[in-house]
Amino acid sequence: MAVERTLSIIKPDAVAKNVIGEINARFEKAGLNIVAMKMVKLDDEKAGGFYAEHKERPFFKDLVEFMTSGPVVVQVLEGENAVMANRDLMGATNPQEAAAGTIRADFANSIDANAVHGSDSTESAAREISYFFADEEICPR
Ligand code: IDP
Repeated sequence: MAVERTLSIIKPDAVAKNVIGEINARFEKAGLNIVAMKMVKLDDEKAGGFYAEHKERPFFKDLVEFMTSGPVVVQVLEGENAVMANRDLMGATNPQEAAAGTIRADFANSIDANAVHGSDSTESAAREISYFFADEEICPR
């Protein structure tokens, strides 16, 4: 398996619940290294640009409103098969459908406020990582 990088965002609901550390512990226990991390308050332009693929969806406005409602933690995770490993840790988009023991099953409130984002492919990961981080902000082990 290849070593990959993926973009993770701990969303405003999870930051407000004070579970940044618990979520990071899950990444670390699964063998994913946090190689970049910052806390930021997104504005409409930055959040809307990040979710541009959903621009025409009915939930887009609420999504941007939610993502700008408080600080988020943006991070790059690195490890074997990191994209899918993180998706497995996260669980399904809708927490009611998320498998027991996943981050969304344990910490998410709803499909809107669902605790975490994770890239869905290596292509998305490359785009999303460069959307938030300059190369020199990433610190491989
Ligand atoms: P993902 O975050 O599991 O990759 P996507 O389909 O890429 O899911 O959707 C991005 C985000 O948009 C979701 O995490 C969720 O916050 C929001 N979202 C997706 N579908 C819906 C919906 O049907 N209603 C409300 N929000 C949604």
